[in-house]
Amino acid sequence: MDAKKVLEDLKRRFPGEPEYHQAVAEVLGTIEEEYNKHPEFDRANLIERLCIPDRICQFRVTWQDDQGNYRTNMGYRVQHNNAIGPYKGGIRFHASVNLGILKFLAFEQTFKNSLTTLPMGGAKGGSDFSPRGKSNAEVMRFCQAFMLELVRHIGPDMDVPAGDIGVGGREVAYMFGMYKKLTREFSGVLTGKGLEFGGSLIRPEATGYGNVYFLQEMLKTRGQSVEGKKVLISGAGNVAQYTAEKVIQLGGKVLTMSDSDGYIYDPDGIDREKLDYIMELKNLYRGRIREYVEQYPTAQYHGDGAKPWFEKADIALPSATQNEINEDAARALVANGIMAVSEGANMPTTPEAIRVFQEAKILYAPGKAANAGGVSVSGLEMSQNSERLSWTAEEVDRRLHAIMENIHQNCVKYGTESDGYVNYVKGANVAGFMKVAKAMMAQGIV
Ligand code: NDP
Ligand code: 2IT
Repeated sequence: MDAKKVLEDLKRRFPGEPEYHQAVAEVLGTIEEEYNKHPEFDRANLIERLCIPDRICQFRVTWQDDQGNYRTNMGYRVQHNNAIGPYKGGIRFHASVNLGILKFLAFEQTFKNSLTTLPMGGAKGGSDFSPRGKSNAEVMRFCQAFMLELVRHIGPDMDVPAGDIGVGGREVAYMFGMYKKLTREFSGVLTGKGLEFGGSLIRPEATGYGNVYFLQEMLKTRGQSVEGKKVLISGAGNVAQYTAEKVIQLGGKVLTMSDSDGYIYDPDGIDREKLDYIMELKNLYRGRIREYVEQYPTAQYHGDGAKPWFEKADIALPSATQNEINEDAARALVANGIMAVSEGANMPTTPEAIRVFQEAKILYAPGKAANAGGVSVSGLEMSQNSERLSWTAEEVDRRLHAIMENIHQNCVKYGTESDGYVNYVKGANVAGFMKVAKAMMAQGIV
């Protein structure tokens, strides 16, 4: 294949989807060499079949707000690839959601899920509905209306959604309730469920914990650990909260957290008690991160959508959204002596910023490797549902830890360059790609 030509072709056929083009470009650029060692791949036009989703489901969702108005949103499910297992991936509810963003996420998910060692294909879904500012009753009605359509496309052996931005335990539970009502089946059709109805211990923690386990593995390669390190975290949602929890447990100092309005900088570090405050503020009251400085006045709040990347620290763990670290931010991080960047979010670093990190030879892990802990424990939730058993927290955490170590080993295996620098982007892409490619080749032209 000629990666440039494949990309140009996709851009022409699917215009106006910049995030999808960005994600494909990153993967193609790093797998081209390996791919071209296998002429049988090209004869089967594997690359186009791997870049273009198997199927895209789109639908209108109509729901009633508290004032009695009928509102419409778009709903989507992108089923990207099921060569190695049922379609699997989160659902995002956010005003910014569009098809291009979900295509990028479903594409990434395919390689990520392949890396987990578990049998899961790749998918992503969502809606341009944002739960922010909506009442509980409105969120419930929206989730129910969304499931009225989604029900046709999913099933425990077909496609198993979970959470993502704007979709947490509350939304998963409402969607599960409606799925159960419509099908009269109690099944593991969604993951991230409540513990009382088939959810797995450690699923809420899994993405954040997994990212820090991956970070530990990276730091070990340089004889370092999390203890005593200053850490910048973006976001204040599910991933950010449990990232902070694990960093604190390991003796690191969390300096920042954020939301889309701005970030807080706490020079004394966000400790366990302060994190409890943030969790209550965000999960119970659905408040804003700026309220932190009213509670802890020695901290500072930077508004107007400011990002934390210009503060001095040892480690950055972006955990909010895509393209939140641009070239300027990357240069500032490097100038301030950053040692490692490990992505909790999906594609938070722009291509130009990735180049800055790699040229500076810092430890840099892409989301599809570093944040794979979330979907891994989703996979373990599927196993437990099939067994009709629940494993202990220790058991799930032990397996999560082993999976993250395995992903790290695979990145080192496929990504080590001649000077010894580990290109984790290349390692993750090649390792993830090879398994899916072999499965597709074996299954014929379908
Ligand atoms: P949440 O909805 O729980 O939290 C998202 C956080 O990011 C919030 O603080 C939110 O702020 C902020 N945010 C969202 N959009 C933007 C934006 N456009 N600009 C700035 N800040 C923004 O989502 P998660 O924590 O679940 O997801 C965070 C990231 O992690 C996403 O990239 C997701 O794809 C990825 N991820 C999630 C996994 C999971 O299991 N949940 C697994 C693997 C990856 P605000 O409240 O202002 O919107
Ligand atoms: O991006 C992701 O990996 C997720 N949002 C989690 C997907 C899942 O199925 O648990």
